[in-house]
Amino acid sequence: MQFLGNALSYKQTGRQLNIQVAGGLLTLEYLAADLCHLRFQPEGTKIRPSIAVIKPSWPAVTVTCEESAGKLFFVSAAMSVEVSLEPVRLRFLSPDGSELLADAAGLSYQEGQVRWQQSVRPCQHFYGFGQKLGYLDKRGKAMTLWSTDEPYHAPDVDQLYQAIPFHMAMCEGAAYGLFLDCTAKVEYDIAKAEPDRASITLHTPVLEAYFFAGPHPKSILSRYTELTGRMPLPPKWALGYQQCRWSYYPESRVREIASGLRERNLPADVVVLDIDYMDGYRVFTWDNERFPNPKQLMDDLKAQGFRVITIVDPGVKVDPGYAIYDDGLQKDLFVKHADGKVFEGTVWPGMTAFPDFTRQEVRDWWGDQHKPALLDMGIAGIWNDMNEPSCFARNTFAPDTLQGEKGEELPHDQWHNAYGFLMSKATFESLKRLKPNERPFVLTRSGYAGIQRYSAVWMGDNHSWWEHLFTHMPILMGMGLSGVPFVGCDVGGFQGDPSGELLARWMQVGALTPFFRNHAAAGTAAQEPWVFGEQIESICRRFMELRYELMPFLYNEFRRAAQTGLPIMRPLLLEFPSDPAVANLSDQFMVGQDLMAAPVYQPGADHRMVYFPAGAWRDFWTGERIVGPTYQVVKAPLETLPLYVREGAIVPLQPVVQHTGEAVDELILTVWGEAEGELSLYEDDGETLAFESGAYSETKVRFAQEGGRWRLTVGAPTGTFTPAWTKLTLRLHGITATQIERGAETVALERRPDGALTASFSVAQPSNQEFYLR
Ligand code: MIG
Repeated sequence: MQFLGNALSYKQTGRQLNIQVAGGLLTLEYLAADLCHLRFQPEGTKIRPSIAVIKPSWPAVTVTCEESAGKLFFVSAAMSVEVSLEPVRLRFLSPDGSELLADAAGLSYQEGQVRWQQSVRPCQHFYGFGQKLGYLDKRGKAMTLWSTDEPYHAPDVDQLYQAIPFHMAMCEGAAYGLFLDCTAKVEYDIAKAEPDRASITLHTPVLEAYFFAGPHPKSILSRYTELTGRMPLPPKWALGYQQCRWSYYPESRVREIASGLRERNLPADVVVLDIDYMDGYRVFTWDNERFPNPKQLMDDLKAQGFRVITIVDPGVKVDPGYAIYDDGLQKDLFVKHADGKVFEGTVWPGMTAFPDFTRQEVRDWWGDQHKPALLDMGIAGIWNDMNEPSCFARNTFAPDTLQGEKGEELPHDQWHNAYGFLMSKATFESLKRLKPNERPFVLTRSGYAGIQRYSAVWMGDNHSWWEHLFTHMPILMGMGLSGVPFVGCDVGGFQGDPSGELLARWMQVGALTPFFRNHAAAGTAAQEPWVFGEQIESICRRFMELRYELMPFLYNEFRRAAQTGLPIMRPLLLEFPSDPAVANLSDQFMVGQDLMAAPVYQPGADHRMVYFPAGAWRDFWTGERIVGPTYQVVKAPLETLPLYVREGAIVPLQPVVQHTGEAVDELILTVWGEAEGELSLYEDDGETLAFESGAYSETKVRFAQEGGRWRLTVGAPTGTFTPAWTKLTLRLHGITATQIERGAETVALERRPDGALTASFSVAQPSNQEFYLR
């Protein structure tokens, strides 16, 4: 490896600073006061356009650049970069002069590789890196980002399906972020080989890095997702419970599953079809014996309130006479070896060819195939699997394969981590194009930085192990800290057979994760909510119901995530960054900023320890008050999930429904404790894009003291969408009162079994409501 050596010259032009070294050009550019783009381009290398970065131009930033004592100080209002000139070394500082990130040995390079060696301080914790097993804090780990179809998620397994080269380093509440825009392999050693050093190696010739000055981890995530995009608001049905298995077939079995859910009053929105719906695993076909009339099936399921999602794998069966293969071959759309032969790998259909999704023409062609085969049949969403890309024998494409637009082809390894991202992009964009007024739903296994723009992500092939119920928490929180909010795991575990107890505990966690799907591998025992008898079924039902009761809250949180880029399921450190007790707390999580779950994830356990950060908390089930910071041992028999609400929160709920399409005329506002609080509640039609042109409503709710009495104000919903609720129920936890007054009307509060006080009112929409407690 060659180090940069001395600066030969430098030049500042506005927000940009160029530093010439013997072997190339180092460029620093402020995109915002707290965001600096760093590029090192060795001589003779080419810049590649980014697929992750979507914001092309940024508002002006005021920066200054001064030279003093052999150093340049390149300064914005939010940070400064100190560049030593002989040799070239970098330090990133916060405005008060404290160090955020400093070079250790600095930048070095050789053909096809760049390395950045950095110093690590004892206080720092490291978060993000996309989908990684283990606890939240990745300090002390060596990690490689190389998308891999790894079916055995043992604790020391490193490479999984997602590859997101973004992380944050946090020290006593102050964080910085670093995004390395590289779709080839990236290797991190985070203070493993040497306790005070990090070494990052990119297997690509040019370094494209983005430094985020923070210091709040929320501001870093918000900037990072401004750069790489945010999750579009999904259709509400995709937030419902999804029932899956490899595979439900023939169609009578699919009907039986759907009816099974309805007959048992187990709320659900989706039944999923895995690979066996296809004709010999040929993508965009149906097995005519198993599914003689897909359109009729979808219509019937729709009448029961179900949507259907089908799996779509990237591999196209090599099979002359099969239209998709013939067409792809004839139009030259498949990935080829350097010698021009189409690359073939073995997957489910046997020998398969793979579309080169780096090409726009290929993405459009692929997208178009969805219409006749799937969308016209009534399929509502697409599940993209095997897109690491995965081949059975060799695990991925042959090293001599090429990908890229015509004339710009690069070896596969330069594109490897982007295959799933680009497949999801093709799918998402085609759904948008083919169903212009519907919100697409895409689910993917593999992805790269920015995948949140196109797809929800599930964590792939876990096991029905208690250990994986635990792993569920930090892995999903880590995804959230990597900019991807719509995430979930196979509830109940994919491989192996869960016990009823494990399923019940897993459903409790799943009900609070953004993506909620029960899925199991072929050959494993059934794990639908009803197969373990009465007791387990009723626990599952209770938590599926909770999911739907929480729907107004969850949907509101999805809207916030779409607007801010912050995760829905989040580690406590995001809310309490300076509390050392939560720096690596991996077995509790928050949903938005107001709910905190502390699931039980061990067999036989009916208690667990819960950490309550500073502030007052309320038990969701009993209203009991807990004042943090404190540790408590809480009771949690199998039917209970320890769940808490931040005091002062106002959490919107709705009555239990069996699916999101059911009409709901009641809004339940739950108020937690005698503490001031507010809520902004977002609502829209849940399905179309009409909200983009203003068809949504926002209702501002406020709970505050007014002349010695508590008053709840529910503002008239604003916006052109009229909410469906005409009944408003107030549920007061931890509040002393006997009646509520609205204008001249006085209503006695009733006590519920959980201790909360409640009263209902009819409401004409839209109107302003004021309630006084007495
Ligand atoms: O080689 O489609 O992770 O969810 O059920 C296995 C069959 C292929 C892997 C996915 C899993 C799915 C399975 N697939």
